Amino acid sequence: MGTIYVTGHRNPDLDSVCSAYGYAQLMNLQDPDNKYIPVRCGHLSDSTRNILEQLDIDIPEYMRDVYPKVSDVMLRADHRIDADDPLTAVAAIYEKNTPSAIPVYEKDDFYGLLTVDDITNWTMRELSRDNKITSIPSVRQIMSKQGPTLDVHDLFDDAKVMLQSAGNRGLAVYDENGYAGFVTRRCFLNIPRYNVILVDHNESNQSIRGIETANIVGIIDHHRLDAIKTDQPIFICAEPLGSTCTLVYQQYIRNNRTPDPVTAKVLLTGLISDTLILKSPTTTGEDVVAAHVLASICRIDLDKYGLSMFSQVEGMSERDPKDAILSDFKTYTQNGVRIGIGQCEVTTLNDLSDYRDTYESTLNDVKTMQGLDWAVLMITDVIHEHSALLCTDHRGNRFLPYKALDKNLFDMPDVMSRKKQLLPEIIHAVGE
Ligand SMILES: [Mn+2]
Repeated sequence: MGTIYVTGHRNPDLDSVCSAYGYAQLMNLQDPDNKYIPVRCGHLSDSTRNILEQLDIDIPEYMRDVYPKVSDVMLRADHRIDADDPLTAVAAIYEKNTPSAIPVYEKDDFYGLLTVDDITNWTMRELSRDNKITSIPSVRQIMSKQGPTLDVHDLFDDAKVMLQSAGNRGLAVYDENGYAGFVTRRCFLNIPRYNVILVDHNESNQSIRGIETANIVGIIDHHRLDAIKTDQPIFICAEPLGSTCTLVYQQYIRNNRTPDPVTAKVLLTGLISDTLILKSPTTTGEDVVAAHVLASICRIDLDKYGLSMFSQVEGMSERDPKDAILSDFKTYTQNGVRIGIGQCEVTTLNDLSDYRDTYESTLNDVKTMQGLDWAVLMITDVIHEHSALLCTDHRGNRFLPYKALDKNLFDMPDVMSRKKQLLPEIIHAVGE
């Protein structure tokens, strides 16, 4: 039985977390021989966490990276040798297999590793002395100096180098509770690889750290394709729909299954969030159909649920400006101009003047910090389908087709989508 992790992108949003959850659920039904675990590779914003907490599910756990670690190759002995046992006690173990290291205990505590080198060295020493072995020593008596110890979380590559340079046959491994196991050179012959399914992204720089060392076994996504090369043929489902959760829903249908009411609500949550209650121009007919079916499965009123979801999103004045700007911030390079575009969702633009100055100065800090030429923040009122655009000083501001409300602030009625509506205008402006 294998483990397959299903992860969305960094800075996880609701579509990422909900599609990972829904797809792992489906795959656990489809392929019970393997275990599919939804994870997230970044921390949740407060509002994303709040909404997930109301869904009655175990929120996918944070997974830092998929680099292979010592814990993935570590051995645990199925026998127990005490430091005061005679060396002959070891013979019984060698009858069954020939380990190059054996953990040794002193009563209940781990004492050290007895290696095959210790046994050989002692035997050779005895034989060279008078050509026959007269007394049997205890295990403790022949154990040589111990090498450095490893931690279960140490990276495979680092541990391999450490074992090689230590010149020992094996090294002991510890975790937070003490001795956990040991590794020998044989553990490092093959590098273990994590199995990962990517949802809501396919680019390695947006994925979980260490993805380049992993085995990608599937991709479900609705973004542009800039995927990683794979060794094996894999399942890819990529369509320009409004939400990855719609694609996951369609996989249920394709496999003749219906999501249970809890999963339906999870998928609906990601779908409503990514399509801004089906109002974003990225929304397709398939998103609309999926949303209505999912809403009927979990028996909730789609619009009411959408509004209640977005009303839980904190207002701009209550959020930390830097966190708010960076929570959904994408960078692009066009004609040598480095541009950063953030987007925040709100339920009204009436309080814009309260926070505009603070956000403008923070936007300037972000621009400097990230080495950008031009940073803009799109503040989208999802209820009234209306955005405002806050910009840092840049010549491109003059070429934007929007009405200026003030210096560096523009009005964008009916604009909801960064990728479909704003980005083309920004690219045009830097080309002027
Ligand atoms: Mn998405």
